[in-house]
Amino acid sequence: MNKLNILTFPDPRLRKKATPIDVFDIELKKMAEAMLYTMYKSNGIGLAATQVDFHKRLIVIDVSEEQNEPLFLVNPEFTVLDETIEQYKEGCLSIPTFYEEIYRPKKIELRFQTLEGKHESVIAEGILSVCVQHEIDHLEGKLMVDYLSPLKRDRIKNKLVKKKDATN
Ligand code: GNR
Ligand code: NI
Repeated sequence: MNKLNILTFPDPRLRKKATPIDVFDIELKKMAEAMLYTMYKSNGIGLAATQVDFHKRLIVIDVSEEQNEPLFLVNPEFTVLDETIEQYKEGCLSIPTFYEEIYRPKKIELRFQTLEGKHESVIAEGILSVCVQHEIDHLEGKLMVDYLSPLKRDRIKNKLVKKKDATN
């Protein structure tokens, strides 16, 4: 299988809003499998389609130790069940080498469709809740650095741009 290219901040394509999926065909399954492969190869716990320049509402997540409990989320949405704010040191495959404390509501109800189009819902807390919120942000064109101060965000941007220039 081919590893898909992951876009890096500040690539403007990370700012596109993903559109809903209404066709549940073999092509969707292939894309989901390619994303899962890419995520595992990159040692990530989640990946949104936006990050691989596919602007549809598709997310893959696996927060298990063994990397053997993949979740495929189509058209995911959440509502907050516990507004208590929790802090978590987040990373992002589109913002490599930077880890920042991000604050998000603790407990959510996640609703989504399966790759077959079936509607399901789960309650999420802890790392799963954090990851789901992080990935749904990607589908909206939002990045974890948007929660930081403009100064901090610009510093990260400049460092990543310099690093990119050095490899070009
Ligand atoms: O691999 C990832 N780890 C992670 C750690 C804490 C909070 C969120 C994440 S998601 C990230 C992969 C990624 O960039 N998904 O969009
Ligand atoms: Ni991310």
